[in-house]
Amino acid sequence: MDLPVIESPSPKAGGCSAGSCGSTADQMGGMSDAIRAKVQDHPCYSEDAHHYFARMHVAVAPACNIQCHYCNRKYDCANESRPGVVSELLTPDQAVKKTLAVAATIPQMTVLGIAGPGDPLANPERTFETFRQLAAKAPDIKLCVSTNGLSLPQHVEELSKHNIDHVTITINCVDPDVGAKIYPWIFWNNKRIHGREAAAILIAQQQKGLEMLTAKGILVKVNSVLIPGVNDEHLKEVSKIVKAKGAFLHNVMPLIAEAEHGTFYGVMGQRSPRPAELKALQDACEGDMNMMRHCRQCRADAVGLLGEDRGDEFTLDKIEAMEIDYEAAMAVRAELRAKVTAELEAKRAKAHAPAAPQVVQFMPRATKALREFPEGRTALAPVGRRVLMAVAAKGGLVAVHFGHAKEFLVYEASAEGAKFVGHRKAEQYCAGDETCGDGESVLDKTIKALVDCEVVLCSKIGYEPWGSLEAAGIQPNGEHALEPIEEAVMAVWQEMLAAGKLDAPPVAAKRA
Ligand code: CLF
Ligand code: SF4
Repeated sequence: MDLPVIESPSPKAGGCSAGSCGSTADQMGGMSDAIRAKVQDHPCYSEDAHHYFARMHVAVAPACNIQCHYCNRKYDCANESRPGVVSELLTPDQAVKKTLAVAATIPQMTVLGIAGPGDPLANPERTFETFRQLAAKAPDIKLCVSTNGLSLPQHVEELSKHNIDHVTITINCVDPDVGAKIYPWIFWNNKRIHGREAAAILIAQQQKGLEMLTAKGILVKVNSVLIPGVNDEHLKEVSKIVKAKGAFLHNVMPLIAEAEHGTFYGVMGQRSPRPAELKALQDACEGDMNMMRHCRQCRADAVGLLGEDRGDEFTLDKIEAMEIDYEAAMAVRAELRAKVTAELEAKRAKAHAPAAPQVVQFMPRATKALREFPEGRTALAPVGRRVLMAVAAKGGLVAVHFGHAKEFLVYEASAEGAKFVGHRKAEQYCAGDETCGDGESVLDKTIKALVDCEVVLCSKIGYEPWGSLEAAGIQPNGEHALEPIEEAVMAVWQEMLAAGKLDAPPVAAKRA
């Protein structure tokens, strides 16, 4: 049967085309050149950039000056990394050597961050010595730091001297009564202070530090740990306040609380948020500021692209054996950066090109609505519902076999385009679909993690997982292998629209 054809504005190209997560193509268009230069190759500050550019952390900061209920000091600072992994502690000299070794080996590594294992600014000598040396020896690497904020105001001047353009402050609350449920104590003026009073001091220092940094033109990202029942509703207020004070980006991260980590919350059975709760809060906050949705809660010695870890290639003994010619490496790095930046610029320019009318096909029974076109014409356009799709991706393409995926990127497809909304961790199904101690198989767990998704796109998938996904109401799709993610997601959405599948509620919703 021939389908009726109408004209509709084309969905915007580019990642996060609805313009909400991190700094997307849309937001990059509205930025000053100075800010664009700061974020365009920073994998955390630009959602686009994280597919191409890598970061690394050096674990030089062992001590901390506060206690968070989601932290166990045996592990990394959970404000910027996931608990449960212990970093190899480095001296500043070792950290510098490791950074040069990584930068020479992985030319797309553009950012060096210090994020633990304790608080970098509770270890100012070690942190600033590392930054000092790197600013001199590797001026092509951006320097980045993440802090709980307690000692921030006294270090803002020093931070600005070392060409540090990016600072993350973890702000979980702006109300001391909420803070008292998150922080049992702080160490302040040589004394341990507890409860509400401690939280009030911490909050005041964080806010003051934020104001001082933005006054100096340093980009600030605010991390917040979403703790259900403790600060979930309150984080909307946090988002408004930090935006008003000039924060560039808000990264709401899910609490990780496992009893085996030995944290207070883990032992007390405080639950973590479900993916849908995290997304709902991020959606609620995004009216007020740019939300980061691609954070991988990486470890304090992470190396590589977000979502992959190449730390094992750069242990101290391996670095010792490396000969590094950093002058030569800088030339290679500059060439690669220019090439990738040009690609990203082209992608952004495409996203900002005037929308060419696009032919959209749809079934007569598909929902229709009157839509005003920019030039004042009115036409009938299809309005299909929003659909969540999980993608096994690499380098911005649908490029991973379902069984090899360690994570899935989740996109929300609608008439407005494909919008990145988060990621879901997975175990590799191909490593064996064994039943875990909790009675669930690897495949069961993946299906549970993707329960709100209607489609999973991957480069290939086996017969058995295909059947299980379909039975769970998640349609596997291997027809868009090696296509750019957003184009593949929108192609599938258009197919669903044309087939009338967007009239009815999703199978997953019915099941729930
Ligand atoms: Fe590291 Fe943090 Fe700098 Fe990035 S991480 S210090 S801003 S260079 Fe990035 Fe990792 Fe999320 Fe951090 S994905 S945990 S937000
Ligand atoms: Fe742990 Fe980081 Fe909190 Fe310190 S600031 S207690 S290291 S999570």
